[in-house]
Order: sequence, then structure tokens, then C-alpha cells
Amino acid sequence: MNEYDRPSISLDGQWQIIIDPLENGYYDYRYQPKADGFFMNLKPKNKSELIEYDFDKADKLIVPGDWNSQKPELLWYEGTIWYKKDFNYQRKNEKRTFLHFGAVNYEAKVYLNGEKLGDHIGGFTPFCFEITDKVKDGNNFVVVKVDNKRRADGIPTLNCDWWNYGGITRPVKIMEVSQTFIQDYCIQLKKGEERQISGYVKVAGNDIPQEVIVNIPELKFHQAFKTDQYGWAKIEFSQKMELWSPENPKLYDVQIKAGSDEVSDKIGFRTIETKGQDILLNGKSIFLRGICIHEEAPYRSGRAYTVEDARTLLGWAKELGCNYVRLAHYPHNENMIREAERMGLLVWAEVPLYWTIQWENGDVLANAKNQFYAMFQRDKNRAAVILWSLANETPLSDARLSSLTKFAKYIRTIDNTRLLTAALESHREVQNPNSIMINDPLGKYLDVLGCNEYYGWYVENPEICKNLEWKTTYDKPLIMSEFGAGALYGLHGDKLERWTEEFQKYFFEENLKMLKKIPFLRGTTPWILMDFRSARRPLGNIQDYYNRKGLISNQGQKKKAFYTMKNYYEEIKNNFK
Ligand code: GCB
Repeated sequence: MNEYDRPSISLDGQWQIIIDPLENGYYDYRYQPKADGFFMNLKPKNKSELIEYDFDKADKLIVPGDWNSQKPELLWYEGTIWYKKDFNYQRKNEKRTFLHFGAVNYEAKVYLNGEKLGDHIGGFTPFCFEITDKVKDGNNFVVVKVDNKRRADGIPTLNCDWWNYGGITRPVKIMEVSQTFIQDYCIQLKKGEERQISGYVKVAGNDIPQEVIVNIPELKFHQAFKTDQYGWAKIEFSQKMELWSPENPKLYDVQIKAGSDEVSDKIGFRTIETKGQDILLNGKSIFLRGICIHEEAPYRSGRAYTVEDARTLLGWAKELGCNYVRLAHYPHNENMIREAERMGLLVWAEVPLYWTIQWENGDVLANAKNQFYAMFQRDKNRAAVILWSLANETPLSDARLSSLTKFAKYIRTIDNTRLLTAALESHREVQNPNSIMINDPLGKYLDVLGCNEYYGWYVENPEICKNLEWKTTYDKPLIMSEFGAGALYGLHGDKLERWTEEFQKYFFEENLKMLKKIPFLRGTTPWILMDFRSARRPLGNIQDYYNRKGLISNQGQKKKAFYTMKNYYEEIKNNFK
């Protein structure tokens, strides 16, 4: 319903919190869920009554924000924290009211005035609950049990190379809409058509069928459409317009009206396809000059969420010469997508199907679909998003192939306008170890091959790249979706000394020479824009629990390799046809 632009009441700011590693606020001493858990926000009714918690005397955390970077004692915390916020509300008869969360990592149980609204699983996608009949006039309180414990059956699962930031990491707001309102819309170009808009508007409420008006003032386009009895209106029209591209990130104001409700959005229009080994943007072959980015806040560390964070990170990508970014390894906050689109950066987006996923467990695929769907729902009108990535470096198995092909099919049924990819692994051929092969059977179901490689970092040293030759069994474009080496900013030495800027620079020089020889290469996203926290990286005085593969340090200092990549992108920009 375009929460991003609709007026709303913010519940951001200080929330009272109770740290609850044993989940005592939820389970009794026989480990059964309690009827009067912390969500009841109880107070002693008299001086004798025993109640062993009190939100109003408790500590506080800022929402949005991860808890790890707000208090030193929470840096490593993985478990439950209860959050409570009081708010005052005046009910309005003509309105419906929703409580909306931008993201909560990982599992949220949400209660309003002691009553359960619902659960949500998945740390990087938005969700909301209707509270029209539950919210009271005057004082209300919302309690959220947030649990970021890692789980074998989770997405992501037990092991990953980024910080498990917990908390209510994105904004919380109350949305008020008309009784009959615009619940959803999709207005994008039809696949492969540069003039044909194809989409829908979905109206919800009692007053349907409804008339829906779509207005694009700059194009002098104004047309009424009728919904069916379920509230769906098909939006089809032909219109000449300027297409969105990195060179011309043209966005049109699109207004949609239905009865007394109205939403507006800034929408771009473009086509994206592949042909043989080429990626075609608006019919023209393009090389994706990219960079991988984690949702890690520049300078202060912690989860990024502000527009300023997005502008800093994406501004660095632009400075590097990018026309494209890989938002790794989970759906980033909406500011990142919106700003990328505004700045002319194409986007690869993904859900955290990363490493050792429990494919045999049917619930895992359902969870992946839910996470994807929520991301798709939020970002489907964003022309900048051209690639959905299925998974990252998931080890080959029949169960994995079967789940991921089902996942690919699912995505294609809900979105046929974008390309599918995945960050695969390559292998060295037994009979010829200098020959690197991409032949993962999943490749058959993708439009674009993605591949992560660390030749010269995890495998030998950068000199190895001279000998390697890349091959694939597919006639498809390849994006080298990761390659990188660790360096501590300011540490210098010779080019074969690990952790120095010189080693990292040498790694990039040799890798780029190798990549230039791959005829089917159509994009690169080195790993990674900026150093980021990771519990896998304990090396003292070098890593200090940061993955140091950033081209930029977490304090915004550019390492030598930044300029190596920048020169390469300058060259590609001038020469790629
Ligand atoms: C990878 C992963 C990425 C890691 C990176 C590394 O292959 O996809 O999440 O951070 O390697 O630094 O090892």
C-alpha cells in the first residue's frame, strides 16, 4: 500500500526493554507458555502482590536500531529482548488502522494492550497487523518479543559471515487508511515492451467494485479503470515515455485514486532481458559495473537504516564508477532501494538463503517464499531492481536443487519482468586444474549466472590468476558476484604480504586481468564496499571482528584497491559496447 509515502504516526524513539535470555517472560518454570507473560505489562495491584518485572522502571533502547551497537553489554547478545512502547490514540470511525514494522530480527511476537496480534519470522522484511478494532481511545501499549537466536532451520541459518544484529531494526508506524483503500498496486512495463504498461490496482474494503483513477501528470495521462467484485483492476495502457536507466534515472509521479483514498509514487519504466550472453537494458547490451554492499552503517557500525546511511554507501558506489549494486545478503531497508533508484543504480536483491540451509525441511522453502514475497511486495514497482537472486554459495545436493528450482518457479509466477540469478560456486576441473568450470545444475533455471570466487585469497596468492581460464556449460551472461581480499586500512607492505593494502590491490589487479579474458562476463560486484562486523573474523589488531575485505574502511577511508577498481570501471565505461 506504499507505506513509504503514506502519512503515518511514528512509534520510533525510546522503547522500554527487558533482556530475557531464558525467555522467562514467555515460558513458566515447566517451559509452558504463560497466559500472563511480560506482554501483559502487569503492575502490582496492591503492595503485597508479586510481579517480577516492570517495564516502566526498565532500561531503554532506540527504535529503529539494532541492540548490539546501542549498549556494550549487548554487542554479542543473541536471545530475547522484550520491547514496550506506550502511545496515545484517537479512534476515527472512517479509518482503518494498521501497525507496521519495517523489520524485526529474527522472530517477533507482537501484542497490543496484552492481546496477541501475531508472529513474524524473518529479520529483513516488513509486516503489519490491522488494529482497527483493537486499538483504544487514549492510552495503548504495544509489546514485542524479539528473538534473534540463530536456528538450524532458519533463513539465514546457524552460520553466516555477518553480525547477527537483533532488535527492531527498522521504523514502526501506525498507518491510517480509508475504510475502502488502495491495498496494493503494480505499475510497470510489460516484459520486453517499451511502451506497454501492464499491472493492477487492488482495492480493499466494503465499497467495491470501485473506480480507480491513474494519473501521470507529466505524461498528461489520466484514465479511469474499474475493479471487479474482489477489488482488482487491471491496468493496461500504451504510452510513450522516457525510459529509466543509470544514465537517465527518470521517475514519473504516478497518482492513484480510489474513492476517498489516494496514493502517489515515483515510478520508473525500463525493460530488462537477456539474449545469449548479453544483458539488455531497454534493448541495449549493458555491463554491470557493481559492488556488493552489506546493510552496515558507515562510521558508527551497526545496522544501517537512515536515508543518510543509504546516501553515503551508494554515494561511494557512484564514486567507484558503478551503475549497479548487489545488496547482499538479505533484503535491505527501503531507503537503500529508493535511493539507488533515484541515483541511477541498478539493483540485485536477495533473501538470506546462504550456505548450509536445511533443504530437507519443507518449512524452510515456505519461509524462503514468505521472505521473498514480502520483499517483492515492497519493491515490485522499483525499476532499479533487475535481478532477484535465489541463494548464495549453497552446497550442491539433490534436496537443494529441488528446493531452488521450486523457488525459481515460484518467483517466475509472481514476477516475469525481472531476471533470476544466484551466487554459485565454480570448481577446478580435475584433469585440468587451471580450468575453472561453472556448471552448477541450478544454472539451467537462471537467466544470469552469478559466481563468487576468491582465487588469490582463499586459494593460493594472486599470482594464480594468470593461469586460470573460465568456462561454463551455459550460454548465459555471467556476473562475478564476489571476489575480494582482506586489508587493514593504513597497513602497508609488499604485494605478497597478507592484510596490507598492497596485497589487496595486487589481488584486484590480477583478478581483473583474469576477468577481462572471460568472454561471457557481463558484470562484476567485488566483495565488498565497506568493512563490516563479523563474528567469524577474530584476528587481533587486523580484523578485530570485522571482515576487512572492504574497498573502504568502516571509518570511510578508501584503500588502494578502491582506485584499482575505479580505473577498471572507467575503462569499461568507455569501451564496453
Ligand atoms: C563469501 C560469502 C560472503 C563472505 C565472503 C568472505 O563467499 O558469500 O558472505 O563474507 O565470502 O569474506 O569470505
